[in-house]
Amino acid sequence: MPHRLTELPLLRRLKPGLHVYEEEALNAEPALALLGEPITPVDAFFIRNNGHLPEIDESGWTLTIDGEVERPAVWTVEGLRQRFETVTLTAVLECAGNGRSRFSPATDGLQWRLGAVGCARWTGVRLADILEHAGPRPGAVYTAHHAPDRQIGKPEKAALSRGLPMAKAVAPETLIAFAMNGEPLPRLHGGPLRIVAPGYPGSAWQKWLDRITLRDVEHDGEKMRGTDYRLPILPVRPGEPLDPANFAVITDMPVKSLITAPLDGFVAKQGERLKVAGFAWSGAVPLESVAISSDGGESWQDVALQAGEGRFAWQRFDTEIVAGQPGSFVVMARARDAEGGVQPLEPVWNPRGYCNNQVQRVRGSVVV
Ligand SMILES: Nc1nc2c(c(=O)[nH]1)N[C@H]1C(S)=C(S)[C@@H](COP(=O)(O)O)O[C@H]1N2
Ligand SMILES: [Mo]
Repeated sequence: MPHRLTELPLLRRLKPGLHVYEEEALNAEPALALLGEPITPVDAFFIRNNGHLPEIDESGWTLTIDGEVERPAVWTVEGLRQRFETVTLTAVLECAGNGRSRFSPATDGLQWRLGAVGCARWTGVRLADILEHAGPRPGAVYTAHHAPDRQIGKPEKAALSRGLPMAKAVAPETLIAFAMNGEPLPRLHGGPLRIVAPGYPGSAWQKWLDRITLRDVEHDGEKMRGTDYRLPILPVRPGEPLDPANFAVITDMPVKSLITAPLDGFVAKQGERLKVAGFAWSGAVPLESVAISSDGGESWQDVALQAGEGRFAWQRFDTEIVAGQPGSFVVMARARDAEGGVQPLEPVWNPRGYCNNQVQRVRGSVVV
């Protein structure tokens, strides 16, 4: 039976709380009510696929390392585990298209709300160790990652083939993971092997990884070219003709926060203490602070941030505000990074609707 018929019931069973956008290329996101945990459970984690889910033979899986290396190699999953140190780290995985539905005018692409993000514990081996074993040649500047999934209706084309600049490929946080939240990496999340590139957009976290080819140029695989997963260097206005030379690959994700309580449509009694909780995170530049507003952004109060599980985990905030005058009521959170980067009140529009880190507005009402 083709995957597209079998995977949806599987997803419905494994992740009943997810809203499914597309079935052929399985894409689904959780309601924000499911994202209240510091470690996002697998059954609440969003799913993003650019093509069909591939047929996987976990037992015979191999990872080939070739290209600009002195010693090409073919590893089994067990071989990787035995040869290299195992590392566990906690990191946010966010789709670059998360929040795309908030852009105006609307852009092409899946109209994600705010739930295409989660934070998990990833266990695997360092990509740096595998590359060191292979011996990169001096000309190697970029990795190219390959997986067997194919585009819908174009079985000859890879669904996605992304890569990393060498500096990120050999960074200590970049892993080839085989476990998520202490369990073998689920097939829906790229099992048996996927890239974990903390701080980088989800598109860089190649699932079902079976080959890494070192290249002497920026990788130009599927979804690496044109405007795919790229942002304009100079601002582009809606409707303006696009020059691909004005676009650069998205690397580190911008600072961002997510309010998981209260939820849109909340009702509070005047004078009631209302819980405001959520998470904040950022890419290369560390997170510094989060401020809350309950007066439409006129005034902001810094909130305490709980320690996260390491540099690339999200950090929780959990505070209370007093519900004011009866009527409509908006709660906002705004995160700031250590270099002064701050979430904008309005998103910076771009043609493909990436990296929307605008301040979230949770709308409810106060009653007497
Ligand atoms: N092989 C493969 N890897 C992939 C993709 C894909 O379509 N094929 N999608 C990428 C994108 S765009 C995102 S956001 C993440 C999503 O990871 P998840 O489905 O585990 O949440 O996987 C990335 N890795
Ligand atoms: Mo993505």
